[in-house]
Amino acid sequence: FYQDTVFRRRETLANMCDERARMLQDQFNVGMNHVHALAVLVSTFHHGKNPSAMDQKTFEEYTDRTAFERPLTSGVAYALKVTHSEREKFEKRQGWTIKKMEHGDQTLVQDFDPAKMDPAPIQDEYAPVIFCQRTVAHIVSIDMMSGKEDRDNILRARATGKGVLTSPFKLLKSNHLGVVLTFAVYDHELPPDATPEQRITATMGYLGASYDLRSLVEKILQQLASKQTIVVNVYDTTNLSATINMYGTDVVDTGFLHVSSLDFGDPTRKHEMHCRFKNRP
Ligand code: WA2
Repeated sequence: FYQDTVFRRRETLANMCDERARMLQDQFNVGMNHVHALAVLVSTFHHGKNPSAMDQKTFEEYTDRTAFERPLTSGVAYALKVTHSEREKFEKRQGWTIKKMEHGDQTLVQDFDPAKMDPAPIQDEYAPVIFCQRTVAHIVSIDMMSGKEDRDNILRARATGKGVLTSPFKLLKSNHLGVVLTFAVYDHELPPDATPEQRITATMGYLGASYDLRSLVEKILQQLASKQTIVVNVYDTTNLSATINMYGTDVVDTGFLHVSSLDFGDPTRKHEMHCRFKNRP
């Protein structure tokens, strides 16, 4: 009889965990598709028209009005590929200089002012943000290639043509861990078998979305309630010897553990949801 109770308890935990993991994954994937569509929008209306039919105001209004399509993102932005030889002309046209990404004190809202940030040091190329959703207005003019995680994402996105994810890291102006999703924008449609070199040459810019992990998992869990019953953790398990706790406080052992796999669409990153009951029976 006791065995039976244990079995049912385990099964309940497994179902609850799988349900939450599937919901998080589905919502993430829906948003990912929409971010992909935004990359096509920029390609069509900014690079595909001369003069461009897109500016910051259009981008801001469109991304604001369609924010409901990307429920888990904290903001989307578009960074342009600018080579060093184009820098001066670009800065003159924009009326601002390309800024270096800096962490530290500037993560506090009141200290964050791109106008007071240092100009980006000389590099072969830059990825300054030219359009952004109002929620991430603080990243305008910042060179996304000057941040390690963003840079890795940009390089991988443009060489593969796929949506790519960073490892969890502390986003600018945020005190929580987040991830960034990036799609490259090309100057023409490329065949699926295009080489990385062809892709890099055709690259015009990078459409990215940032996710605040805590609030996104929190939203999902609230939708399903029962926070009183189970404890949920989300991990980045890409590097098994150094897994990263993306959501949830470190766990006290309360017996059963159920692990549900999570697929966020980037096969080079691995994620898991871990669930436990809050109380022992
Ligand atoms: N967006 C928002 N906050 C951030 C961030 C970011 N990256 N990086 C650090 N904090 C424009 O991949 C191109 C967005 C990067 C896209």
